[in-house]
Amino acid sequence: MSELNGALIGCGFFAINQMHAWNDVDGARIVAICDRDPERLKIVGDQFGIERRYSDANALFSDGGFDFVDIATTVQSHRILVEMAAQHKVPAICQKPFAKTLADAKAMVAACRAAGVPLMVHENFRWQTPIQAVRKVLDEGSIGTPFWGRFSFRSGYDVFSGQPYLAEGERFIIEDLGIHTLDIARYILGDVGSVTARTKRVNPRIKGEDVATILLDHESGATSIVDVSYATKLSKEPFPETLIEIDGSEGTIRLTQGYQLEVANASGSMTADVSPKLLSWASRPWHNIQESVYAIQQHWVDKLKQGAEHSTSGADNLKTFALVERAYESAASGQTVDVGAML
Ligand code: NAD
Ligand code: 89V
Repeated sequence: MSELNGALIGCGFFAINQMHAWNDVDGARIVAICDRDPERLKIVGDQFGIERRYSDANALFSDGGFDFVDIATTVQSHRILVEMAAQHKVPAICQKPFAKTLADAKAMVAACRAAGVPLMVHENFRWQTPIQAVRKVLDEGSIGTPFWGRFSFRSGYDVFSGQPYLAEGERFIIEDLGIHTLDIARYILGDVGSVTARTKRVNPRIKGEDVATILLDHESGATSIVDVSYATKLSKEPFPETLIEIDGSEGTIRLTQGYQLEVANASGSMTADVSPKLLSWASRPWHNIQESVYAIQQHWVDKLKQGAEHSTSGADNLKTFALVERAYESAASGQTVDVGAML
């Protein structure tokens, strides 16, 4: 199949990474962009040499001329834009968080299914090189059957300077960052039956919670802890690394700071450097995330051409989104909550 043409809606902070990644992706290019903010439209249009520019998504879809849309706006507009894509029968990628509520997310999946168009959530963290390396060790059976895990993201990095809206919402760390960590836990240890969570706000200058500790009961029988914090001041800042510990029947996996992967089993132990590549347009410490943006966008193109399901399809992401909703419910009630009933 020839090169796919894409349109990108939302030319903000993170879309710059997506535009760079589209330049590197094999088999697709961006031919039109849209942002309701004229300044952002000009900055991104000029930087990436895109002539077709729109301030209104309705006008973009009416003109058409593209094979997919990449929605990189913040959550408030996700449902309306995904439904617009479905209405115009255009396959869509939607940034995380997928929607404001699980009911909205379900409606978006249903709209795309009814229209017969693929829908993928840009849930890129599972595409990070170190996370893929952990998954590979498990798939090879090197530590037997996993029975316990910890997925940890603890940082004091100032995310608010690049993304000021993160300080303003009633919800913060589970909805914005924990959503990635919960998705990694599902990707590594499988779907989850119940959730118990505790949250805290340490930074007085933000509205939402910046610390969360979440206990997951996986359907496989494994137990895991997802712990996330933006209030943790360490001597060596780990942002944006997710650290992982997995114990299995035959051995252990440790993904430690500095992208070091340690595997121990009856044959001995090994350590490998699983650092992400520093792509030509990337910069530290974001290069881990930036490489995963390239990887998920290449996956989108490859699966779209094959007509196959995407790893983080809208339907798959409902299960991650349900964990976010259930974690907030559990933190509010102090109770363990069941996940299955939501789906
Ligand atoms: P941003 O506010 O910097 O950019 C959003 C842009 O979308 C703005 O320029 C805004 O004018 C535009 N926009 C909003 N609604 C629109 C509409 N209806 N039509 C046209 N344009 C519209 O936000 P950001 O920091 O770039 O975040 C965007 C999304 O990316 C968020 O959902 C965020 O959670 C997500 N994000 C993901 C990652 C990741 O690793 N996956 C990292 C950072 C941010
Ligand atoms: O991935 C994200 O959504 C970002 C960050 C890594 C900074 O939390 O908001």
